[in-house]
Amino acid sequence: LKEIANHVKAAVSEAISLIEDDNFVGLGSGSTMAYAICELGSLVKKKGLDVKVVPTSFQTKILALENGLNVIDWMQDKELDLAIDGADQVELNSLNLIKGGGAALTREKIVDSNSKELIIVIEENKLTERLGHNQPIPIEVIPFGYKAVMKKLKDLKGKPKLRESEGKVGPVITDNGNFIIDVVYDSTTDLEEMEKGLKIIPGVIETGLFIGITDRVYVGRIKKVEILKK
Ligand code: A5P
Repeated sequence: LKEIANHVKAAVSEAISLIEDDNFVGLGSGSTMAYAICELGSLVKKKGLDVKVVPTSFQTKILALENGLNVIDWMQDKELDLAIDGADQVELNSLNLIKGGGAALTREKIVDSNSKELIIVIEENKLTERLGHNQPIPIEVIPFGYKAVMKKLKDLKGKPKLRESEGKVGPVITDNGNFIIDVVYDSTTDLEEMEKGLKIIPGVIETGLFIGITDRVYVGRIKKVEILKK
């Protein structure tokens, strides 16, 4: 996992301080969240908080347990008070996101969109005027149908590429046992419209486009933490 910069750590600490006693909290995945989970572990211990967490990946679950957090089985009727997550790209005006650099997008999207509030923490270089500019969109697909999905993605004028694993031979396998296809679109593409088209392709589980669900973004800038609101 990549080391995160001190100004991002400051943004993480501010976001984590929103968590209160009795909260049910969704935890995203990735390197920003890895740091956040360690911080949350310390905070919960220091303040004696009763906080229950729902992890979005094996990475997050293992780290949460290692840091003494109370990991719950979410197959119960309980709304999350807050979800905290990282992102690969954030669009300035809309706060729409691209996520899935760590291949955890499906569980992240379920958790993030079923929380009363979604807080995103990023470094400032992840902000963009236009979502999708220089950033592929990860899509989780059923392995059986991935070639068929690739073809449909090309029909929709995308440039798809199967994500290769670095720690094993062959493709990345997600925590759900699926493949990831990263798709590049040209900058004139309307991604909100594209999301609808992508979701109806047979074999597509989920996309890394998170439209209209972010409430606040904590941006780690070199000299300060800036909070962007919907
Ligand atoms: C995981 O699948 C992703 O959605 C991450 O939230 C995103 O890639 C940000 O990761 P980093 O915090 O490692 O930059």
